[in-house]
Amino acid sequence: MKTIIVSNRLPVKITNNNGEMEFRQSEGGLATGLGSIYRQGNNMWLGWPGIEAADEENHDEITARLEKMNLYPVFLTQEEISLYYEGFSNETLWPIFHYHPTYARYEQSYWDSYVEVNKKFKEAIFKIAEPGDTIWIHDYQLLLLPGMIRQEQPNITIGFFLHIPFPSYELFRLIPWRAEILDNMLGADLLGFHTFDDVRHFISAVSRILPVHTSANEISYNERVVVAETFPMGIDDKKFESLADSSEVLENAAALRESFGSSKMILSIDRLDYSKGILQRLQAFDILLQKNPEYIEKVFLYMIVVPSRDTVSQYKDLRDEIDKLVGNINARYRTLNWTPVNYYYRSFPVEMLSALYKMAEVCLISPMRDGMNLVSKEYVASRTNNTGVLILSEMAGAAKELIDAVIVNPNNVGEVYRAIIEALNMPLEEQQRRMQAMREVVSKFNIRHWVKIYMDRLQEVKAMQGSMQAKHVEYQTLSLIETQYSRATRRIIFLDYDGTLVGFKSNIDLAFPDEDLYNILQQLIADPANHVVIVSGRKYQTLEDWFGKMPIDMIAEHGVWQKHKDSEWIKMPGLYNQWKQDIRPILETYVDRTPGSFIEEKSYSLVWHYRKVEEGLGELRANDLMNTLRFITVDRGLQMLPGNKVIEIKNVEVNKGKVAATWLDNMNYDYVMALGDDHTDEDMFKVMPETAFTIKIGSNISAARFFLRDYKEVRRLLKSLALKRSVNV
Ligand code: GDG
Repeated sequence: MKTIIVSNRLPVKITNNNGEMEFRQSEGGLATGLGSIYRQGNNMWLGWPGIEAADEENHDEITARLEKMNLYPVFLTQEEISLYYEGFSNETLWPIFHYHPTYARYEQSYWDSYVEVNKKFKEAIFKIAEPGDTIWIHDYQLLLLPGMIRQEQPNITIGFFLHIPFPSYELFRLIPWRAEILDNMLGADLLGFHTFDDVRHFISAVSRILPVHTSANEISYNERVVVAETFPMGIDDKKFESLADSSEVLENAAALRESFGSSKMILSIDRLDYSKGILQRLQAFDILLQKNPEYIEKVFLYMIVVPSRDTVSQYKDLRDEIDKLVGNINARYRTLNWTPVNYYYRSFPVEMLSALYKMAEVCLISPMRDGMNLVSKEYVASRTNNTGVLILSEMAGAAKELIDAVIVNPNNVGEVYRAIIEALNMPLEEQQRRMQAMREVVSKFNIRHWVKIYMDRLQEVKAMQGSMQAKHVEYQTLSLIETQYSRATRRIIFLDYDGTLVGFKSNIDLAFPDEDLYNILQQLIADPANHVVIVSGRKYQTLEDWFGKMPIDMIAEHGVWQKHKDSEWIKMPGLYNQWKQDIRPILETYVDRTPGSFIEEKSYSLVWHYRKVEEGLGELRANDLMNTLRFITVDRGLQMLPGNKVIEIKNVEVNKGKVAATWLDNMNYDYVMALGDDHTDEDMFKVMPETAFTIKIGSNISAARFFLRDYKEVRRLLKSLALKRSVNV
């Protein structure tokens, strides 16, 4: 059993040095963190090595050399790089996920290539993966991969981590291929995101776009439970701490200090990207010099922009704008000995970054959107003497953890400008208090911790899936259910009604029994060995209207009323319903505020239905209603039952399980079966003997042993059982 890490890009840089290929391991945080995994045993990291597939003659050599580093290449053609990577990944997903919908392009050719390249990755994985392996996929270039792998290896363990934000549903829904994307993401077992907001947005998008059931952060889809959770990524804090005090960095820092004298450095480091808020940052600095000329020659902005995607027109335009604005500021404020903005459009060795982190009095990070932002954490880890001020945009994932930074809204240029003044004048003690708190966070939640808690959780999720899951009734189970049925001489069959024997209708009065259902029930009760009991939450009058003429047992209103065949309805003793006058007015206020919702009154319960309410609003109001009623219900000995688009309030004593159990007393049945689709049916499953065939409808997360997908499958099963009897009699 091995672990395979998968990302678009391998953590390696291959350069051509006078005809000789040179392989350098990249030093990024992800590579360091995952080093503990992929370098072990026969584990691997699979991805694009960064060179085009055109160099065919080199492939074997590259593959062999990478193999020694536990890396496995997926070669991409120039066309794939431009359609899948620059196209769909960076011109469709990136702008949408970073809240820039106007920049997004929806090209069929981009999507087609994205699908093809994800398939190419899948095929490469299957060359090395075996059942039992764990696969951890990274980032937005490979959103389809979990589903593609799952289709061929249903039991393999798959983790997925998204490094960029997951946008609100309102943005995500714009993507023409949104359902395919989510469907495939849900092929993973554990989906990791940097922040809780990303998780929230993801769950909201899947609930609206796909037929899923969600409960907190668990999503049931295609008979599997998938977990979505927050794992804020950290950095290699120790590396930045020790770099900060290394001799090379100290030399660099001393050289910088000499050239900038005593003026204070405001540091800014980003990749060239419209999501990073570079122009707004320059504007804030411009205002500072304009409104507070006393800072002239006293502070300077050291701005590194790392080249990225500048073949794409929006990036080229952004670069031109930055050039213009920097030129403009420098032209207006420069003095003989001082340049306000020291701007570099290139990357630097990490020893230089570290020297800058060490030297900068202020680090100004103001992205419009950022999944996490590791530069902010690297600055904090490098401040070994606990001084310095971090100004951080509230739109960066890191702002959720680094709450002691000076947090700003990057769109509010005035606020950013005031934050710079605050930072430049912050008393030493306050700097230390804030920086120390942030260093503790960065040190505790470091990259190794991130890898460990993610991997532990992935194993837990896998174990949880196994223990919670009912088995689908297929060939083998079916034959067991049938054989035991044929052999049995005293059978009892408990049948829930709505969602089990008939489909779910938005108008409850339309869910009446049809001819087919009557026939099935007739056939079942015609067998003298069968005892059939309908166990429903419906009013007893309704059940009486529908089934009163049949020799069948019935439990209505979850147990308030019961009827043995050929006798009268009897009511559970000792119930009271005066409480309704207190609860009903509360429910009525929710009906007034929630179009589509209504109250159903039963003799000993009140039900608030929201199946016709706008998706999302119903759930919101239901939560709110439950919070409102929580204490009142406990006080009055009532129970609140959240069901399928309903909340039912009833006496605590009333419970399908308790009542069904009385049917089992002293009856010596040799075949017990119970079918139901709802929360309330779980009570029934729990009281059944261990050998009973308990079957949940519509979900595989249940106390029941088995599950069926819908009422049609239930009817098919009951029909086949009824036929068994005719064979035997
Ligand atoms: C994505 C998400 C999320 C930068 N300049 C140089 C250089 N760097 C290094 C930094 C840092 C890394 O690059 C940048 O990481 P960020 O997190 O800031 O940003 P993205 O590249 O956009 O990353 C982001 C991240 O994934 C992880 O999940 O945080 O939100 O967008 O480590 O130090 N390194 C060197 N020279 C440079 O000039 N050597």
